[in-house]
Amino acid sequence: MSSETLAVEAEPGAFTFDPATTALVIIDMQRDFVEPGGFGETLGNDVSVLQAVIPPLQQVLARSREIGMTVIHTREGHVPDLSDCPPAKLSRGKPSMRIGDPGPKGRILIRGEYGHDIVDELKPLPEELIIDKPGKGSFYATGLQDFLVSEGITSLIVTGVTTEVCVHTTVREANDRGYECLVLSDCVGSYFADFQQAGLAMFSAQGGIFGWVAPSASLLDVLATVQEAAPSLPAAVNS
Ligand code: TIU
Repeated sequence: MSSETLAVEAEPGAFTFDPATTALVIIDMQRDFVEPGGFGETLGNDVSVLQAVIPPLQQVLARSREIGMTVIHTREGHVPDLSDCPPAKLSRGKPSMRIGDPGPKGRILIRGEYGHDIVDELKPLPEELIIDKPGKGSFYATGLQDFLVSEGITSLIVTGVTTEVCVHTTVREANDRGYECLVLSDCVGSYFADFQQAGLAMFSAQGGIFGWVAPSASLLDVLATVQEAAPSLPAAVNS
């Protein structure tokens, strides 16, 4: 894709980026967090409130794919023998089911289970990177940093759930590593309305202490001006 600098109206000021060196990061849009019968619900949350994130995120994902921007999906979860799950995470609180217990969508927060996978509306394409992470941040114990360096990515457009947990942890990790992050306010969600509001405010406070915040419409306005990527030729034509 060709190189160009774009500016999105955002808080605390314009977010400038080049789509060629930017990745859309979709954090943990897994059934375990956004559908009943998964990890989010075992913690006592009303998971239906996160459904509102899906339609605007679908639009951003579709446009990002059209222009050929890098797309990265993440999933929080653990290997079946739980060897990558700290005992403190396993034993904390009083959930209705613990990580690894059998739930209606498979074992709670376990890789390979139906509930651990990404919702159908945002299903990754085969060529898109999926980062499986044991923690809340997308950099801890993953290959994300190496991938971003190898692809020359310097800016991240961050979406997904939940705002104050995995989105915040990831943006803070990214910010400390020098990435410029734009968080899309309607494409991130929290189980708690007050955490959503405070979480968003915290990104852009103090002159953008962690990054920038804008509604997806502001990003889509700008991406509308970008030329669509040429579709790749079918294998039979290439050979
Ligand atoms: N519980 C909660 O709000 N979130 C998480 O446990 N993980 C993510 O945010 N993905």
